[in-house]
Amino acid sequence: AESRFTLDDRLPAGYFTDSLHADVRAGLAERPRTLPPKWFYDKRGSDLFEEITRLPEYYPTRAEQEILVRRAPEIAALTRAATLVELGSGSSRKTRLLLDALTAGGTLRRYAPLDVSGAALAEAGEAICRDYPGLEVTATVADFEAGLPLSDEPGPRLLAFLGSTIGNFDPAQRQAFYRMLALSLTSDDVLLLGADLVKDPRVLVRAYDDEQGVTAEFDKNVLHVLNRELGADFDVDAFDHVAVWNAEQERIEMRLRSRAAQTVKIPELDLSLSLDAGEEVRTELSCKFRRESLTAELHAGGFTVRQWWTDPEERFALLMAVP
Ligand code: AVJ
Repeated sequence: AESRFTLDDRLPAGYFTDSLHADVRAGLAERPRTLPPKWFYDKRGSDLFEEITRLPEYYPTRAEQEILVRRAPEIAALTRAATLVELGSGSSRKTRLLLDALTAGGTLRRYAPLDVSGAALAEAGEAICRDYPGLEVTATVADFEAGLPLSDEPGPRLLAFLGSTIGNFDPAQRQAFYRMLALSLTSDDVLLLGADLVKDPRVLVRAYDDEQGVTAEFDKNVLHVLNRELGADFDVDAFDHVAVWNAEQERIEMRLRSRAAQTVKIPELDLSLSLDAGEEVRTELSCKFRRESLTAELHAGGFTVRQWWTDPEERFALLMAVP
C-alpha cells in the first residue's frame, strides 16, 4: 500500500541543546528559581505522566475523556472537519474518540499531530495509521510555542489542544499563544481546547501530590534530565516535592524544595548553583480556569467561544472557539 504516514522534522538543528541551555540558565537566574515544565518529558517523564493519568487523585484526564465520549459526535457534526490537527498529541485514547466521530461523520481525511518528541509521534502515528485505513497521517516534530507549521491541510481544520496543557502557560504566554493560533487559522477552522476548572483546593492539591508519590517522582525527573543532559550533579534525594495552591493566581505550583543548603554543579552551563536550606525551585504552573475569564481572555486573543461543555461534576471544560 502507498505510505499514508509521514514524519516531518521542523525543529532547527541543535534545538534541544540550545533551548534546554537557554531555559535552564534563565530560569535558575530568576527568583524564585524556575525550570520550565516542558523538560519533564523524556521517556521516563512521559511514562510517569501516563501513570499519573491513571491515579485515583488525578481526575483531569478522566473528566476530559467523559466529556469527549459524550460530545465527540456533536464536535464532528458542528465542525465537519477534514483535518484533525493535534498539539502535543498526548494519550491517543482521547484522539481516537475524535477520530472515530469524525470518521463516522464522513468528513475526515487527515490527522496531523504536532509534538516536540519524534519518538512519541512515530509510535502513536503508526498505530493510528494502522487502525484508520483511509486516513492520511502527517506528523510534524515542532515546538508549537514558536508558531504552527500548518500549510496544505484540507479544511475545515479542527485544532485540538487537550489535557489542560494550556494551564502550563502564565496569562501573558497564553495571550501570545492565542494570537499566534488565531493568525494561523482561517475562519473555517475551529479550536478545541481542554481546560481544568477552579475547584476545592484540597481536591487540587491531592491531584498534584498523590498518595503513591508518582507525581513527586515526575517532578524530580526534571533533575535527572538536567543531570544527564547538562552533566549536572543534582542529588535528587535532597529535594522534596511540594504542590501548593496559589489562591490569588488560581493555580497549582509544583516546586522542588532543597532539604539542606547545597551547591550543585552544572558543567555544560559553566554554572555553580547555591541553594539555601528550604529554598524552592518552581517546576510547573498548572493554572485553573473559570468560564467567564477564560472566555474573555480567548476573546482578547482573537477567538469567540461557541460551545462550552463540562463533565457532570463541572471539574473540567472542553470548549470550541472560532477565530
Ligand atoms: C500535562 C500540563 C496538563 O498540569 O495537570 C500532572 C501535568 N503535572 N501532574 C497538569 C502534570 C503534574 C499536567 N499537564
